[in-house]
Amino acid sequence: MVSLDHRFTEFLLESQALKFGDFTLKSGRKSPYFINAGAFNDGRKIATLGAFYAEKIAEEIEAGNLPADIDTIFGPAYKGIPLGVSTAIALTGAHGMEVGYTFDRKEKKDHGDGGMMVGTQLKNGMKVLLVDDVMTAGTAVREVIPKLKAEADVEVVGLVLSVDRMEKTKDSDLSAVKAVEAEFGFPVFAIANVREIFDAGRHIETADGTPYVTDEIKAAADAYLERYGA
Ligand code: OMP
Repeated sequence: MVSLDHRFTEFLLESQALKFGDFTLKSGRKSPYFINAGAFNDGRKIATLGAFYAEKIAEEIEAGNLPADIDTIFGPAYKGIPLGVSTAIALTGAHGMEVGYTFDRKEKKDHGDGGMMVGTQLKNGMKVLLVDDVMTAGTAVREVIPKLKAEADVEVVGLVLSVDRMEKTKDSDLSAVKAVEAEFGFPVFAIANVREIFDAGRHIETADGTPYVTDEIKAAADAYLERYGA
C-alpha cells in the first residue's frame, strides 16, 4: 500500500495545488512554495480531498488518538466549508460514521433563525473535530476557537489539516502545530507535512518526465526550512 503522504503528494501535483515560486505568507515570511486549497475546485477533487481527510481521521480513531463518537466536523468559513462537508460525506460513505458538519457565518444574521452557525448546531458537551487547510502560524485556528466556545460548551477533540508547514512560531522554536496543541490541549494532525511532501515529490514524475520536486526546488525548500522550520 502506497503511503498516505505519497498519494496525497500525487494529488497535490495533479490538482496543481502546490506551487513553486516567490510567495508572501500571511505571517509575512517569504516562501519558495505555497499550498493553495482553492485548487480543489471541482466535484472530483473536493470528493478526493474529503476522502483523504476521512482516511486520516479513521486512522487516528483506530490508533486511539481521536474518539469514535465525534458529533460534528467543523470547517471555519470560508475555505473550511467544503473541507468539512466533503469530510463528513466521506466519513459516512466510506467509513460508516454518522457525523454532522458545521460552519460559522462571517456576518451575523438578524432574521430567520438568526444563528451564527450553519449545519449541525453546537450544543453543550458535543465532540467537535476541526478541519482546516494549511497551518503556518496557527492564526486561523486561534480565531475560530473563541467563536465555538461562545456558541456552546463543546469539546474540541482535535484539528486535522491537509498540510502542516512545520514552521517555528515567531517567538519560540516550537512548531505552530505544537504550540496550538500546548495552548488548547487537543491534538493536531495533518494528511502530510512539508518534509514528507518534498521527499515524496522527488520520486513522482510530472507529465514531461521530470521530477515534481527538482534539485533546485528541493534546495530552495531546504534553505527556507533551515531558517523557519521547526
Ligand atoms: P496561519 O493561519 O498563520 O496558520 O496560516 C495558514 C493560512 O495561510 C492558510 O489557512 C491560508 O490562508 C494561508 N496559506 C496557505 O493557504 N498556504 C500556504 O502554503 C501558506 C499560507 C500562509 O499564508 O501561511
